Amino acid sequence: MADLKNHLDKILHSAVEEPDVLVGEVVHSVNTGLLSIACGSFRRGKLTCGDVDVLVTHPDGKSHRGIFGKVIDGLKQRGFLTDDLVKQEDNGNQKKYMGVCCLPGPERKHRRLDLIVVPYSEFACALMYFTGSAHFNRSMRALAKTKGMSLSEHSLNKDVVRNGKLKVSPGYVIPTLSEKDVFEVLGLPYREPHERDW
Ligand code: DCP
Ligand code: MG
Ligand code: MN
Repeated sequence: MADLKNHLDKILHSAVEEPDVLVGEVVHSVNTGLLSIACGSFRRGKLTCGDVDVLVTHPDGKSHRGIFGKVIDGLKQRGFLTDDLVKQEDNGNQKKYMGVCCLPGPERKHRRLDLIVVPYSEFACALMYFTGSAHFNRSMRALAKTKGMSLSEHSLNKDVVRNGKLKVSPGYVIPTLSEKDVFEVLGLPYREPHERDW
């Protein structure tokens, strides 16, 4: 998977906007209330991006259900998706699609597309995870551990019980409405996405 991305040219930051808009159009044709947010290196403001990462959720907490297949079908009807790589429908409450896309028209390059659909209760942690960087995520998880907490793409938990590397109890989910909440609970000053490149 990583190989395929590495074999495709890097995408200019501005060139992520078009596929992002198209995904947003299809997402909103399924339900106008859905949020569609470009994450990954694009959200971190990198000049070039390896792929297009889009997170989809619904603020009402329930209307994200049942839309995964519809969004993918919609993208296929537009001729945008050229290859499916992984359709992971069972990662807790989150669904992930990994594929290859190509905008219509001549001289268009194929790009890797990652799309996740998450429940709004997991929005802050999923947004933070999917924004990265991967190294930043590892640092944040390690810090959470030192505070008896755990951080994942699903949630920030407290009172986690560990025995060495083994997690004995998952603890309790701390509700986080925004990325700022996650930083605050971890006792860190907020970092904008472009400050998370480590
Ligand atoms: N991610 C992670 N750990 C991984 C892979 C991904 O935490 N092993 C998270 C952080 C990434 C985000 O998912 O920022 C998106 O993954 P990408 O592989 O698309 O990475 P980026 O968008 O950051 O970089 P690139 O420009 O190479 O796509
Ligand atoms: Mg990416
Ligand atoms: Mn990606």
